[in-house]
Amino acid sequence: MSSIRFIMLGGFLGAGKTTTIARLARTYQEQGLRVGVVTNDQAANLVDTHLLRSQGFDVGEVAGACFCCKFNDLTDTISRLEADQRPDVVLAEPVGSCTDLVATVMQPIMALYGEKFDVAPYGVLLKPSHGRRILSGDPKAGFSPKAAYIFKKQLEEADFIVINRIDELDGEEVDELAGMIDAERPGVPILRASARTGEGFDALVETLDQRGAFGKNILDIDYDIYAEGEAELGWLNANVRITAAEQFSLDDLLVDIIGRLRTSLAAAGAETAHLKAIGLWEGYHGVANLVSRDAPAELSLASDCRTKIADVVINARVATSPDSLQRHVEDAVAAACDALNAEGEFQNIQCLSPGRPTPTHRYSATS
Ligand SMILES: Nc1nc2c(ncn2[C@@H]2O[C@H](COP(=O)(O)OP(=O)(O)O)[C@@H](O)[C@H]2O)c(=O)[nH]1
Ligand SMILES: [Mg+2]
Repeated sequence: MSSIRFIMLGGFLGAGKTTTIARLARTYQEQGLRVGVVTNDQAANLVDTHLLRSQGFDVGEVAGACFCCKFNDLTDTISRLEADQRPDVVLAEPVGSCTDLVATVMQPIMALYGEKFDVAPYGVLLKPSHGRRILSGDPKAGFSPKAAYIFKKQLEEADFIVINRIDELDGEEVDELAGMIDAERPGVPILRASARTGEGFDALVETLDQRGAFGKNILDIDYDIYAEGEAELGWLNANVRITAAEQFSLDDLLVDIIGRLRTSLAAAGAETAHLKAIGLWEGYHGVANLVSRDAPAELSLASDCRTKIADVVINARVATSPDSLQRHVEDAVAAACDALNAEGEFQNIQCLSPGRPTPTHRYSATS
């Protein structure tokens, strides 16, 4: 039996991993390949899983901790995808605050499942606004020095780095960023792409197709700093049923909830890593996002749905305590519902700060 190409794409929260994976999945399907996707989160009810499934992809989810701490769940999830239809390619998206993935995922897969998987070079995506602030040493980079440490470790273990969102930058800005990355990781291949428009994706596909000595950048990493950096983030996944007497625009509601959260979190001085909401009703789905304090809430996928009832899944990763994050989310939903004369009933709300990562395996030397 031929091996399954295993492609993992890393990068900080909101870098564009899910958007890139969806575009790659479509590209591989157009080549006639069967594709499976594995998502990962600290808690269940992940917007990305709903989003990728609603686009028709075969998606398995590893929930409750990152791939490195749930290595067996990752391989079991791939086996479940196989039971349905054996994929030729598996695209895996790790948690955006996670690093040390070469030692804890890539190397164990190669060593323990070398027959089954053919592992692609490990790419890490970079969000320009966030990357520029951290790489230029801006003391107001928003997140703490420990979060900046995680970000830099993510770059350090990459086989190649992708500057995403080039649709928003001019050539000079992209060159400047590439210079900063090169200073941080001299000689590492740097790609320039837009997951939104598809620019640069031919080169990305070509890079991912390469065979060679990849997945070998094992980090020298301080797990105390890493754990403390992750624990500074409040993490919330919630599911709300919204019911109104009159029809409302699902897209406007999603943008309203994310916009209200943006305003209240900014007023409280809490830095947002990523806010995301998906609205689902009867086959319709729309998504609103916020990826940094500098940008407004945006509708990244329109549902064009008018309805009296909808399910909304909210994922928020913000540098504040879980309790305070929960209050912000409940208040934003209540205010958005009031504006529509609607009722919002929370069916599930999980709020946490990530625990210390304890990997299932950690390879300190390359196989
Ligand atoms: N303008 C632009 N937006 C993008 C691009 N890639 C992703 N986004 C948007 O950035 C937000 C975060 O993307 P997502 O794929 O969810 O990031 P993830 O957290 O790394 O999985 C979403 O609103 C996307 O629509 C891009 O290349 N250009
Ligand atoms: Mg994602």
